[in-house]
Amino acid sequence: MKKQLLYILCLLVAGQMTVQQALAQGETTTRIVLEHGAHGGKRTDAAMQHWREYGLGQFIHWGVYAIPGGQWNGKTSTYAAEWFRTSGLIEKSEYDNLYKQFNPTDFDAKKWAKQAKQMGAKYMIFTTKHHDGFCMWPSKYTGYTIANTPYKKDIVKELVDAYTAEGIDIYLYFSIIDWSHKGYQANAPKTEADKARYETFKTFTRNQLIELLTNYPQAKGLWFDGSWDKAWIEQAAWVDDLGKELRAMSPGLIIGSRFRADEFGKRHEDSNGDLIDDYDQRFERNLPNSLAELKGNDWDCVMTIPENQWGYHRDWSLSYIKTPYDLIEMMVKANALDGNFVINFGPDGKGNIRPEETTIANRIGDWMAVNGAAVYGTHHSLLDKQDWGYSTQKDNNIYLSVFNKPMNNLVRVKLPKSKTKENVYVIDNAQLLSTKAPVQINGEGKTGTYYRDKTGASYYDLIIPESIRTSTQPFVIVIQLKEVDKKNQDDYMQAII
Ligand code: H79
Repeated sequence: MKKQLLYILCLLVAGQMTVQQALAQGETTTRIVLEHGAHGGKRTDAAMQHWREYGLGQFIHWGVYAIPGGQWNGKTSTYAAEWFRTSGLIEKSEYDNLYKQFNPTDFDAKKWAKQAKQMGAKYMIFTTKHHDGFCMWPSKYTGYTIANTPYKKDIVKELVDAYTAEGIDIYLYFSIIDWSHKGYQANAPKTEADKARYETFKTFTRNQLIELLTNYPQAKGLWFDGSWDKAWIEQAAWVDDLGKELRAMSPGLIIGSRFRADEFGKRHEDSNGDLIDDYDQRFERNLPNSLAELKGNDWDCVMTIPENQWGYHRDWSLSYIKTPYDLIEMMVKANALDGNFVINFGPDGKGNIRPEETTIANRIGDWMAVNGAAVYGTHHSLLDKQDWGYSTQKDNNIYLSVFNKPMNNLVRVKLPKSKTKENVYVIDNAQLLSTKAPVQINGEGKTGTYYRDKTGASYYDLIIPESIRTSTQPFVIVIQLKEVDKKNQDDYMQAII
């Protein structure tokens, strides 16, 4: 132990480690007293419970970057289109004047909201301000806003109203990075002059956030981005206070882990390993593979349809484009691991959602209209991921979403071992969710209908109904389980699978 302490001390003196790393190395269970770490543990209030039920959301990236759409003077950027200002294909001064042309005459907030509703989205996250600093609402703290474009009208308000009318909750995306503000800095300010400039940026940021929650009280939460700057991380105490102020303004407000760091600069998880704020925001264009990775935290996954394009890019031939069924599979995978899945759309400079995106949204919506019960309000089920797909559960219903259809038309379902040694799980009832038609168990009623392996798990083969064998769509079988006394089950075989 003494040796270990000496080692930790040396590393600290050598400046090679933070206190946290040193403590972790020492494998101590001591928790650090943090003033600006996680507060209050996992939320149990109604607003957060509601968030957990969404299942599917829509993200919209829209701003002046939609005008170039990844192309300028005949050159195409492979950069994410919303980062076009830094692509090197346009002068920054030229980009900063694009807003003078922003006039999305085709924009129809109600049409977007209807499409989102048809797709089955329960919430929508909208880019009020991306890294370029352009505000889609008429902020009174800068001239770089929608009010000073030919369009003039408040786009955030139009969307908040239209989506709220469709019963879709609104979340406001807000970038901490703001290339348009004179006080903005990515690196920690060192000189007094830079520090004073950063103070003006902090005041500006706080004003804008208060303005957003004041103007759009319907907003259920804030989705922060670009909070990884050293300058922002250094302001942990101030940002924490700001978060408290915003929460006090809007009871139930939901904020993810990408808003603030703790006083040691740790982001997402604080220095004790606890999640900062309400849900884990680290799943951007990636999904976890197991519940263990999630440590019991709430989380969302935000996903692009192309590889990495959020804003409108004219040329979608540059990347793999996910199909509706790719996205549905990702969504159900997320739901099966207790997360929300959010699909991004990047409308063009005129206010149109591109036809490819509309087709995808419609196909997802068609699937959701029939199979939404497998998504909304569901959570991790008793069943693990299996060869045919993912399963979710709500109350006693277990939804088996089949993405890989077996050649023999038998869906082999592995039921876990029962909690009590005396009992075993059996399938009580199975139906095709789309038609409610019963699904037969292979060999039902005969000896050997089902069998158990040495772990006590039971295996059933569900016969895929004739009616959907030629379908190319994923389908859902809903089952209920029953626990029965093992002794009464004389028709199972012991088998090693
Ligand atoms: O708003 C979307 C992205 O613009 C934003 N977050 C999502 C929701 C995001 N900002 N930064 N990042 C994601 C990660 C940084 C990526 C970068 Fe790059 C690598 C910036 C410059 C090089 C990606 C690739 C953007 C331009 C090229």
